[in-house]
Amino acid sequence: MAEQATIVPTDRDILIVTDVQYDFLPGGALAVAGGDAIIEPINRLAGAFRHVLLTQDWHPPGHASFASTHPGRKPFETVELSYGTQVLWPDHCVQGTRGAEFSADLRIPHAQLVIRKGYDPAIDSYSGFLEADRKTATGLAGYLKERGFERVFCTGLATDFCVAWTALDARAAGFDTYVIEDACRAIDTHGSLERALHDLKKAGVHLIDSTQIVAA
Ligand code: VGL
Ligand code: ZN
Repeated sequence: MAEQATIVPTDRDILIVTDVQYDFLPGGALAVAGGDAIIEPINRLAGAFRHVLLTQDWHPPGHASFASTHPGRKPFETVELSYGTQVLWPDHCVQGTRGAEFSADLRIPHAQLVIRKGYDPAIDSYSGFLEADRKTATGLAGYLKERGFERVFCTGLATDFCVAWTALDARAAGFDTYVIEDACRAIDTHGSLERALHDLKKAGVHLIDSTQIVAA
């Protein structure tokens, strides 16, 4: 059950829009079912937040997370990499390609920062904060702290990977963290959505609905 109270964003709040890129939208290389349905809620939310940042999945060709990089392996299988188990994906969000571009339907001209992630050929990064080795920082926690943000509101694709990992790391970095569920869609492979929702609740991340966010 989503928590019900109304939230009016202030200067201490920032909206994170995760990976709303063509490869994760219908017709894309790693299309998330219903991914296009979140664009209007995100546009409405963005209008209620003075501060917004975007993350952008941004892989070099031959990235370690691509099944095509591992002979004989297929997308959605897993492999063991130096930092642990990695789900293998179709080639997606290759740097400089159309699939890596943000949807042109997003209306967020006031977005203040774009965090690119997954650019190390050997390390994936679902989270906007920490790469999959769980050691290499993107700098986002420092940025948010230096600017005095206290609450982080997470939206985008996909709920069970990049949104969940970003929200969990935001919480671990000390931010009061919200996932706006109807402004996200999941990939849901091998029980990943159920696991992600469990982990988010356990970590104290608030799960809310976009209608709870009201412009000042
Ligand atoms: C994502 C799988 C691989 C995501 C990115 O944005 O959730 N998922 N790369
Ligand atoms: Zn990726």
